[in-house]
Amino acid sequence: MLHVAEEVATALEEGRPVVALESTLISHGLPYPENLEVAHALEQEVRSSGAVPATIGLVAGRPTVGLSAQEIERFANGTTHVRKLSRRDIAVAVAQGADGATTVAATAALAAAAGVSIFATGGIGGVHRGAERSWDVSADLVELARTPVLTVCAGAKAILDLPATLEYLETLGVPVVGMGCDEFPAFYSVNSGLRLETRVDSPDEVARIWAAQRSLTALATPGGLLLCVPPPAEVALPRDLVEAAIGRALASAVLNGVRGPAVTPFLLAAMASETHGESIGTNIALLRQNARVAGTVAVALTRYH
Ligand code: PSU
Ligand code: MN
Repeated sequence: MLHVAEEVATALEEGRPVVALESTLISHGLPYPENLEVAHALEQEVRSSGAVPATIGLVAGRPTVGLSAQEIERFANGTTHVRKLSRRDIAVAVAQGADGATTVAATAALAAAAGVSIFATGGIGGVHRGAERSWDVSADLVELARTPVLTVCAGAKAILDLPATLEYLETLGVPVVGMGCDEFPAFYSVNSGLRLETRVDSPDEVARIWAAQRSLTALATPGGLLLCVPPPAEVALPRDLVEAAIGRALASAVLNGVRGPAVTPFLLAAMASETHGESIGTNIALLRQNARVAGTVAVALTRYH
């Protein structure tokens, strides 16, 4: 049922570090051809940190851990329809033999199934602004709570309600750790004004926390951990600029009646046009940094097996 690419399977067998990468950001998060370049760049970042990348998605209904270069091209170029798959959509796509890009939730679930315990993305999904009426809370949060995967991100996407997202992570029992930062990053911006209780400054410190969490087998399921890395300062956007753009992007989403899984891709595209493409540069830079950090943490984790 699960296809694991040979290079990934061999690395796992030999206890070498592997980092999972998601595919929704390729098919639904960034425009072509930047998305294709980024998909390859992320794999390269993981490799240069000393780990093996495994980009995850469904190819003709088959959950695949380690997409080939041709499959990544197909996911990026928009010539065929590639669904956006959250956890609940996996079974339907398998049954229907569909191509599907996996979100954080679906990627984490498939990574864990393959024995990959660390994963890099841009910003996780979370509690949407206005969720008290729409009930739009990303399945990413629930998945982080139940799946033993360490996720490296630049916080939750800034289009979300960040204080509510942090509260919800606490409710779900997910540890949130800052790497070299004291605040929950705001995806496009370094600071959110929301303090984190735990800060680490090296991959080894994270590895130690993760090893401790995994050893707590008395807790029925140890769940995941969120490692937050702020975007590189040179490309981070000022918060007031981002907030103004989000306001306009959200208004446009309401005006266009955008709902459900379409909301996040719509808002990311609207942010790109509102910032004249600047948000895309920031998004790419933070993705690359997260892939690099995940690689170094994966290497550090091999010392705790
Ligand atoms: N991070 C990015 N770009 C993206 C996403 C994350 O830099 O496109 C995707 C992730 O796959 C995440 C999804 O899981 O957006 C959240 O979608 P939703 O809000 O519908 O759960
Ligand atoms: Mn949603």
